[in-house]
Amino acid sequence: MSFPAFSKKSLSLIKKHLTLEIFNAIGRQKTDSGFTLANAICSGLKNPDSSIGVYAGDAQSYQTFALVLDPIISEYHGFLKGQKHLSDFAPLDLPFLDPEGIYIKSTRIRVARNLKGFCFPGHMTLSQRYDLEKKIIFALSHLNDINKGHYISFEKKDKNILQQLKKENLLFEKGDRFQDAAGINSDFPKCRGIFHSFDKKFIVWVNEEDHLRIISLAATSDLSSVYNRLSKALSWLNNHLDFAWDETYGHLTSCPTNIGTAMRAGVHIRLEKLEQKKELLLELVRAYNLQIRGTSGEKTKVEASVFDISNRQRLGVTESMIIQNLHAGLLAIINAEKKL
Ligand code: CIR
Repeated sequence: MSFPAFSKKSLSLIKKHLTLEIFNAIGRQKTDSGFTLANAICSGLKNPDSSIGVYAGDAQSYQTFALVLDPIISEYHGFLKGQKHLSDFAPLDLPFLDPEGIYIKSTRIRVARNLKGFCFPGHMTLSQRYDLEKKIIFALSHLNDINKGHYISFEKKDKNILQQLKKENLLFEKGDRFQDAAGINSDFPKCRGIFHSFDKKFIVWVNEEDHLRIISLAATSDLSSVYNRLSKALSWLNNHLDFAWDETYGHLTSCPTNIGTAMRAGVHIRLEKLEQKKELLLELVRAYNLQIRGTSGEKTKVEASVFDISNRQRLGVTESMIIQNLHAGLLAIINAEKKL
């Protein structure tokens, strides 16, 4: 591969950090599973509007392509090389943010996980996908208490069930063009599926952008209850599945924006007044290092003044710090909305 020609319009972090010198050092490297730099940057090359533009194909990618990934990780997460990533999923007991439910419609917290020893979804063969799905279904079938539920395979799909899950915003679909270019949609819908607890407040997506997306959600502003449920389920899953983990990078994920805690904790919040004062909203969001997405997720529009506000940083912070910071930020945002 010769030095990649990124679009002139591209503002991606991969374009910014892949210098000729770094390219010369790692352009011909491969991980043991055969994942190359060309594979890693394919999405950023094909999609000039990528913000990051690079995906890992396996855990080893973070070592093999460290020369370009480290500065990207550092810019995105504010991480310093040599720093250790620490985890703290201890239960929390924070006050409700919005007991009357005037602003906050729902809370959703997810973590991404990949299994040790398997390539990541952008770089898997079909038979690896089958093995992985089998392993995950087996582990999920042993979940206990309130997290007991069932697995719905997309292949053996019952249209009515899937339609219902879609209506409830619980489903994932074939990935977007960014994921597509990274190989994440290969073989879709084979080996994809969703597990949900009987009360549908604990969900696991299987073989989406990462092997597992483990989600706790509820129509509440009580961040602690949603977080504590996830924490419990995870400590159970940790005993049954071996996740890819690195002392520096924490949990290893397809997209470098997700490493570390691999956690996105957020709410759907109606902000009619702040919607008219975008600068003030953005100032608050920046001050607490949060992120705004559209109502239906990344790169979608805000509908009926409902914003999706979540943490931005995932590495170099603990899970409990993320929730406490989100709580403080949302409190400030709600107070500002009340004042207007
Ligand atoms: C981009 O570079 O814009 C896309 N690959 C998405 C980056 C954000 N990461 C993600 O959704 N996992």
